[in-house]
Amino acid sequence: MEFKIGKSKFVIIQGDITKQATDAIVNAANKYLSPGGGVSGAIHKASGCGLADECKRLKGCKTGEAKITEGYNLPAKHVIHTVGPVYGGKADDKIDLKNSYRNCLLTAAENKLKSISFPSISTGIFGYPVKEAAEIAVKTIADFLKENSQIELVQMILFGNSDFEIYKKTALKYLKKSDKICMNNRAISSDG
Ligand code: AR6
Repeated sequence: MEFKIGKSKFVIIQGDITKQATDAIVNAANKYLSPGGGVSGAIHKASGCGLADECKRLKGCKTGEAKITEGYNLPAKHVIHTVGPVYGGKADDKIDLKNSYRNCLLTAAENKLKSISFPSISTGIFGYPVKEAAEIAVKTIADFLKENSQIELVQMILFGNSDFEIYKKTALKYLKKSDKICMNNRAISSDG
């Protein structure tokens, strides 16, 4: 599913983030930036050990922040590592998750990258409910693209089918009324 936000494209895809050839892919990392499991384990496995060596030199990452490395053997040129919140129902969880998405986008823009792929940050091992996380992801990405046209393509890569369906539904709910939106290259007007 494809949307146009400002001058940029926002795409929601079911797939494996390690296969994406965007300028950067985002890693849902831990605060030590050690390989771990989940999407992080998959990214480290596909990149080769150069990534773990570079991560060690970065001396960790705080929740909501982002740090960039090379992509090594990945099709993506760079990995942007962010640490999402461990879900605990706290008010700060929402702010931390929003900061993770926003700081990854800012890091990509600062490094003059044109395309970036995100996984569903915090919704695996860190336990963030997917519907709530999808709302934050979609709104934060859309707000960023409305004010910043440097990033031409943002992809949300969902591993499982149910997550994919939730993100699509969320995007349709929150993006439908924006000025310029396309779905499968077909314009959707604000009245549907
Ligand atoms: N491509 C796209 N998405 C994936 C892939 C993949 N190859 N593999 C898993 N996912 P998680 P978190 C999805 O647990 O909740 C690590 O150990 C997965 O289905 O990877 O932020 C770190 O070191 C889920 O929807 O990240 C941290 O300690 C989403 O990626 C901790 O887990 C995120 O799940 C971070 O937990």
